[in-house]
Amino acid sequence: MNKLETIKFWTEDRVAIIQLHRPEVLNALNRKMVDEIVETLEYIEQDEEVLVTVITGNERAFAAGADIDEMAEDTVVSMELLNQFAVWDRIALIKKPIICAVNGFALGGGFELVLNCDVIFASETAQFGFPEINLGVMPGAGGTQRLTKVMGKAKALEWLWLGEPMSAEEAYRYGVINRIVANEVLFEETMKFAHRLSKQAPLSIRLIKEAVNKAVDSPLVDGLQLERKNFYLLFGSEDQKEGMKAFIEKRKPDFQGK
Ligand code: CO8
Repeated sequence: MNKLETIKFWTEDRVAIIQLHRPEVLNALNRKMVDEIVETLEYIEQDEEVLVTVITGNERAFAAGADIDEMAEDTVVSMELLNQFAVWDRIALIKKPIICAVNGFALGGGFELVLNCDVIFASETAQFGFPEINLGVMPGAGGTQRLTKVMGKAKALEWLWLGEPMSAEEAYRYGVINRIVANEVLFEETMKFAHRLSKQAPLSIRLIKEAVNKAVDSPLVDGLQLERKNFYLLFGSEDQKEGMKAFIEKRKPDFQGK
């Protein structure tokens, strides 16, 4: 992998950690950073030793949005030619779980990155929001779609139109995030969950993610078909044989991801 300039990346057992690292601008997502995040997720996807990714920022910010300096002079034509959202679309193709640990600001593109994750842990002082309207623009990396699917039309419009910050408590109440954790133990608690997830049957984890995403994105009947196909598919795995045998033999299963 190329040398990383805007993020840090390391692994702990079967969990990979991506830390956004442009602290001087509250982790504003410039294009280089989005490229590095997506390329690292794709690298992790091919690493057989790693099963779960945690994305985090620092104490002040997860990410305070797209880098405004970088896009201030953009035009319709430069945006069209840049086609920057093609790289965002690749996040949806990642089959391994992505867990997010949010401290501080998660605004604009930063909130969109959060909404692309599968499980979201936030500290008590995390702050979410779409302030794009204050810049005369709107979310472009999926924010209007993903927020609406999570909280419904009326509530999403209110947040998107007013551009106000949403506290961790509010985000929890609307079902945007999974858990609120005390600031000082956010990373530790997120890692505990990630390690626990990394011990689950790997193939089941992937196929459950695919099926749940289908439920979000498609009519129920299509989702049910995909769920059924994935359920049958698991009966071709050694882990299904091992898992059920272990249950019958009253012992812990030893899953190999095969
Ligand atoms: N872009 C560039 N620089 C930023 C950004 C940003 N989004 N956010 C903060 N910074 C910089 C500041 O300019 C400042 O730099 P300097 O020290 O050189 O002046 C430094 O980070 C620290 O910020 P502040 O001094 O402003 O810190 P405060 O604690 O006073 O305020 C805020 C924190 C409230 C978060 C404030 O910085 C702020 O309002 N930031 C902008 C938030 C915003 O509008 N985000 C949305 C951006 S638009 C967007 O995300 C569109 C997404 C669609 C495409 C996604 C593609 C990636």
